[in-house]
Amino acid sequence: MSEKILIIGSCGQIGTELTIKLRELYGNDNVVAADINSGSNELMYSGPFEILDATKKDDVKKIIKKYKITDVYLMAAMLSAVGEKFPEKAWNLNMNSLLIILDLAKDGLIKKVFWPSSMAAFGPTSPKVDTPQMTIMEPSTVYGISKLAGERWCEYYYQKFGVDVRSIRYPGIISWKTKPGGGTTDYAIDIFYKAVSHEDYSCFLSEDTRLPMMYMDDAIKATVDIMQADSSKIKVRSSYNLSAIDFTPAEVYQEIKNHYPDFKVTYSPDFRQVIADSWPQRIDDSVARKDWGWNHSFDLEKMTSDMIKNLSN
Ligand code: AKB
Repeated sequence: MSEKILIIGSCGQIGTELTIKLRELYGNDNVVAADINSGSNELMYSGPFEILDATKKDDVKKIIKKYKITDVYLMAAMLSAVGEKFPEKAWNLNMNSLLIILDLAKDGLIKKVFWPSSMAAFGPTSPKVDTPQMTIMEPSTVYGISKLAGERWCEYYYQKFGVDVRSIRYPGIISWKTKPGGGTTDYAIDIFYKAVSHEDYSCFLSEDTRLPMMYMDDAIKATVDIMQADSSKIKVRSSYNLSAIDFTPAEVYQEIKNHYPDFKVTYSPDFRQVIADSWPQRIDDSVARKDWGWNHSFDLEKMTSDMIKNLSN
């Protein structure tokens, strides 16, 4: 195997688990983890680790050269809710980091790039149910605007310079290893933490807010699958719709109550409600399923049991 992988943003919610999976698949020494902050011991000491600011091109280049990197997974980003508080910072991080990597790939320093987009690239005028791969996209958050712009840059670098960049539009990702920071779908993780520690939960979205979601195991599988797929199968070079399950806060609450009958949830929507209301409720990902064989395995019931089992441990 000749892959030498760099994961930028390796200490975040997805980055942590992606790094561990890629080290399992490609060997610890072939997967370099990098982040602006330090992470868990497991992540920092199971293979090479570098402190790296994704917006500093020279530093990124230095690490790519030092380890003779072939594939970059750019997971550093500022998410939807916190992005509304720091719009300039969000734009700067989300856009500049991507352009740096695309440019280095164009210059032949990297062979393959993974960059995550999000369902946040859709907006209030997109169809809410079975949102198609190609449709109206008018995002209303800074994060969503940066994701849509990023998708256009990915397609541009592929068409103009042949950069092998691959991307998926993640829904809300549910996981127990590393908490997310500053997303609108974070309630669906917080609720589990509270249930397991026998505390009540006050949800910042209304009980009937339906959003597309996915368990981390499925998200990691999708990321590995799209990167391992033969290049000829990747027909969409902006970003693929990806979906697994969708639920409302009331539905996940009911499911958790099967394990914790006394668990109590109240609802007090805040500014994140407007963000959630601008996003799809269910996404049509048939193009990803057809092109590179994407398939999910966790439904709400299976995910809930697994979350509770792991958090209780
Ligand atoms: C967020 O809530 O901002 C993210 C996302 C949907 O991309 N989880």
